Amino acid sequence: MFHKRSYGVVVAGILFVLILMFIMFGSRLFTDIEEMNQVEKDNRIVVGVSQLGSESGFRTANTESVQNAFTKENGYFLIYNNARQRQENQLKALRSFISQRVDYIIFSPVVETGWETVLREAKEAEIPVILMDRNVDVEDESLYVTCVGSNFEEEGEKAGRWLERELQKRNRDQESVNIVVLAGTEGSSSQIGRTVGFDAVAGKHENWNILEQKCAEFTSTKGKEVMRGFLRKYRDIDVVVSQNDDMTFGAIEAIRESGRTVGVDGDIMIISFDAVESALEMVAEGTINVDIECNPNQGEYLLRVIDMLETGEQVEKQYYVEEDVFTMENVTEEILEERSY
Ligand code: GZL
Repeated sequence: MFHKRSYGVVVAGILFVLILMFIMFGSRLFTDIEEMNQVEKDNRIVVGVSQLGSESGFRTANTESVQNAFTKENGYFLIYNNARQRQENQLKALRSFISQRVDYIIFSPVVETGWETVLREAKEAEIPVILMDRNVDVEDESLYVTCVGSNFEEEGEKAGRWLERELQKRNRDQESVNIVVLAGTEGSSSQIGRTVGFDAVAGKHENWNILEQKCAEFTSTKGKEVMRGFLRKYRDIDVVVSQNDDMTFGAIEAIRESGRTVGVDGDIMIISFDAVESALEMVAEGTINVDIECNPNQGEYLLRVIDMLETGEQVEKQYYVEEDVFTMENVTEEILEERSY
């Protein structure tokens, strides 16, 4: 049985906790509502962005370009989510954007498949979906408005064509060439496109032997691990095709630990993708033979697309960002100084 005095203490304690909770959450709740009211008042466009992760230098730059584009000054309210490379997290984020009734959804699909249902939900909610960087594989292409990204198949072909020219230069175009491939996230459009593109060129050369292609998830840790496995398994590797710079960094560490050398004057030629600044520095010094650029600066393109949609202009189904191919011959000090990623 409570004594009167202790009863009073308990009630005072509960009251104190309730006041504390209101101060902590009530004000936050109020702030959220206050902020959303301000967004309405400012007539800002609300954009929900589901980024697939933060696995690479490319991804960091891609995220920065989006965050620098959809600012309050540009008339936007950005709701950003990092899915940490997991499709289920992206699905949750997209459904959260739908329930918050954002004006636009932008997302970089971690893999190409598994999006029909959630994209149908967005369409039913009349929320336009814009793909960034990577693409989706859906029957009904009306489920998304457009894709702003890279032509991954062309990137793969560029790598293959570079190798053709390089082998001719070295008078090795008739010799047997052993190739291993570090692949990106299985089922992502960058992994699919780069593989299809490179294989299309490789298929023309009977003397090119692709010994093995293995997924290393676009990360340097996995790149090193998978490359170590290749080096244990294959005595003569002439070329490494690494589908992004982060895996390349790991692979080069593994090759050097094995006592072999890389690059222009090395035992093993290195073909990489992305062309982030730190990789271009390795191209300039001859460590990486060629780097096929994958341009992460898509924020401005995405801004332009939404401007067009807002004014009722027709948009294309696909926009490709501009990209180059870098070797020792064209990586200049100026390019390195100006590089934003
Ligand atoms: C390509 C992009 C790839 C990059 C990797 O557009 O999807 O994902 O090549 C990144 O660095 O992880």
